[in-house]
Amino acid sequence: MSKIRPVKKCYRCGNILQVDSPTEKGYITKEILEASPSGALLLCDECHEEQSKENKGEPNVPEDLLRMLKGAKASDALIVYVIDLFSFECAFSSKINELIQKLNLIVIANKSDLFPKSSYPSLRSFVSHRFRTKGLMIKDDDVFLTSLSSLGDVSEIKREIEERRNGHDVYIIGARTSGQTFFLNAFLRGYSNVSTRYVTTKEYEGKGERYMQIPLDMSSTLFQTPPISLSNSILGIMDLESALTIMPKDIIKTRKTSLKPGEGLFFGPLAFLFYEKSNSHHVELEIRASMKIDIVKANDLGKEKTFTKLRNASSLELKIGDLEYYDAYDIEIEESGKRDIGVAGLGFVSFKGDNQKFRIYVPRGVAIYCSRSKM
Ligand SMILES: Nc1nc2c(ncn2[C@@H]2O[C@H](COP(=O)(O)OP(=O)(O)O)[C@@H](O)[C@H]2O)c(=O)[nH]1
Ligand SMILES: [Mg+2]
Repeated sequence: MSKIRPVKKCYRCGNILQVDSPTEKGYITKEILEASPSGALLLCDECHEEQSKENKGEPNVPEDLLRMLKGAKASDALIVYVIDLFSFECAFSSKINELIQKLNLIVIANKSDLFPKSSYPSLRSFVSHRFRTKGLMIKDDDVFLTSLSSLGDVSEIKREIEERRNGHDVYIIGARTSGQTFFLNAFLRGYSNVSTRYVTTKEYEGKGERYMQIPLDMSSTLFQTPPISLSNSILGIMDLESALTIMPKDIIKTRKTSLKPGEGLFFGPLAFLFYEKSNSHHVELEIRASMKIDIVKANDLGKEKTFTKLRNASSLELKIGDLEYYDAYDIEIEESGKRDIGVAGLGFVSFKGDNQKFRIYVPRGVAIYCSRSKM
C-alpha cells in the first residue's frame, strides 16, 4: 500500500529540510531534527542562526549617531531622549545605551495626548522603569510627559535642560517619528542666540536630511541627531505615508475582548496573537492599537484563510510575505500582575497574568515585547 508523509520544510525560508549536506539549502543538524516533536515548527540551521541574530530585536542605528554620541560622552554632555509613549519599548539600542549610560539624561515622553490624564503618573514610572531595565538609571523625576504636536509649552523642559547641562553640550536623540522635530520647533520658539555663532544645519550620511546645531552659549551647543531607525517596527514594513495613517492620532480607545484556548486575534494582517492555554478557561484582553487596524478573531485552523482575507482587504502598502514566513514567538507568562504583550509600532494587549501561553506571529524582523502593564 502507498504511504503519504508530509515533507518537513523550514518555516522561515521554505526550503525542504535535509541532514546530509551542510553546504546545501535546508540543512538541519540531525540531532535537532530527531529531538523535535512531530508537528514542531522547524528552522534550517542557517535560518536559525539568522533569526537568533535578529531576535535581539534591536533597531538599526545610524553610524553618524554613534559617532556623535562618542563626542557626547567625551564632552560629558546632557542627553535629551525623546520617545513616542505609544510605542518605544523596542526602540532601544544597546550600542547607544552603552555610550550614554554615564551621562546626565532626561526623557521627553511625547504623545501623552494619546493617553487619559489619569494614567500620567503610572506612565512616567513605566517609562523610567523601562529605561532602568535597559541599564539607563533614571528616576521618575527625569521623565517629562509632553504633547508636542499640540503646541505644548516646553519652558519647564528648557529650564531643566539649562540647569542639568552644567554648561555642557546637549544632544537630542530618539527614534524616527518620536517627535524630535516637533521638540526642536518648540525649543526654537522664544530662543535667543547669545553666542557669536549661527544656528546651522548639517547633513549626515548624505541622505539629504539635515540636522540642527543650536548654540546655547559662547562655547556649548545643542545637537539634533540622525534618528534611530524603525527597522524593527511595524512602521518599518510600510511606506512612510501608510505608517502615518496607522499611527494613532487621538486618545487611544480601549477595545475589549476575550479568547478561549485555541483562539487568536489578528491585528489586520500585521500580527496574530494566538492563545494556547492557561490555568483558567479564557483570558480577558484590553487592546490598545490604532483604530485603523481591524481586529478579527480566528482559530488556529482558520488562520491562513483569515490572514489572506485581511491582507487582500488591506489598503496599506506592506512589504510582507505569507503568514508561514512570519517570525513566531512563544510567550509564557509567569507573573500574576497585569501584563502587556506589545508589537513595536502597532500597539499592545493587556491582561491579568495567570500562567498563560501565547504564540505571536509578526512580519519578519518586527520586535515584540512582554512587560508589566503600561496602563
Ligand atoms: N499624537 C501626537 N502625535 C505627535 C506628537 N508629536 C509628534 N507627533 C506626530 O509624530 C510624527 C513625527 O513627528 P516628528 O517631530 O516629525 O518626529 P521625528 O521623526 O522624531 O522628527 C508627526 O506626524 C507628528 O504629527 C504628539 O505630541 N502627539
Ligand atoms: Mg524629524
